[in-house]
Amino acid sequence: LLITVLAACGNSGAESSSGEGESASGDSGEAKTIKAGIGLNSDHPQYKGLLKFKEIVEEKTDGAIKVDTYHSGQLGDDRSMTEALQLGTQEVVIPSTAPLANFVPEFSVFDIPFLFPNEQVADEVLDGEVGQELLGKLEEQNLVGLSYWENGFRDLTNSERAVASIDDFDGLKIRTMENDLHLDAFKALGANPTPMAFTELFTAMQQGTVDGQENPYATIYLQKFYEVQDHVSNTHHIYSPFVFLMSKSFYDGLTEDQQKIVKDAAVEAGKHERKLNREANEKYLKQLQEEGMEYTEISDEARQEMVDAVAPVIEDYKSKIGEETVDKVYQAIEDAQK
Ligand code: TF8
Repeated sequence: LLITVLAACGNSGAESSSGEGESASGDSGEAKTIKAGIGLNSDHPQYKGLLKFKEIVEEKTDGAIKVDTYHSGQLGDDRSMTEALQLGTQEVVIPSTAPLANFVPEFSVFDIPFLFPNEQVADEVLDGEVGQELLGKLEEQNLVGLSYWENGFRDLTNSERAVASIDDFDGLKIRTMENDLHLDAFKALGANPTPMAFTELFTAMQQGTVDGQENPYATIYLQKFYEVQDHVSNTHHIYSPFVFLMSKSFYDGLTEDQQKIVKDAAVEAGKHERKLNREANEKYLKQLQEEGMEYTEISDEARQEMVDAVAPVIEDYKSKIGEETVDKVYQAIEDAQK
């Protein structure tokens, strides 16, 4: 009897205090807010994808989850924003996998130069078993990887000279992402690389602290790097994925329904982003030339020399990345091409 009375009291208490905020889909009625930050600017497909995520989540949760978006590194760079997710002071970030390797070393498998032959194979590997397994490893770091988006094949720009072959890398001061494999690969090519956060890159090129950088055409064009860079070559040396990350403490606090909604939205918005990004990468090389950049094509022969030059670096990194992960990814790439 006592239990019944207490339960009844509890119920009526909850009823009288619960007010109008209670929504049909939410658990508590209090709207939850996702603070989502990215490094690229509002013209980039990365931001368009993030807006898509916002639209889906706000609609499907009936306003129980609100998404506030921040572009251009307003909340920090890939690394510091990822740390903010771990601390629970930010809920979403979409970094490149390269800086994520500082959190989960296995992610460096995607930093192996000349790994993926094309975007379709990349999609299959990332969205397939091994790609999803890697996302699972983020949990130990208090992070939830919800999906892969696309940054894309990286191409070299610089303000010094046309780069047609490996000899032209000689001594070029190249900014790399904060990732050891990238650093060592560029050393092996003969360049003089410096790791740096993306947020500092434009100024570094403008002031001549570095001669060049490498990013997909979409980024080079939309971030206006042509204002401070004269040469572009289709090195296509690495395919960079993005990972859609959520803070684990925030994710764990969502209802099961809400977890499904954010997961599906991250996948759906990612499809949209990949599509826009591919269109962008296709059209912006021409626009870069229209803005005055000189384009140099890398011949198959010249690219093979680059492949050979970085081969010892890859060999050296296999154990650091984890042989098992490397083997699985190579196998998945092979399977995707059958
Ligand atoms: C880089 C990456 C970046 C992205 C972005 C800052 O060069 O390619 O463009 O990770 O989020 O740092």
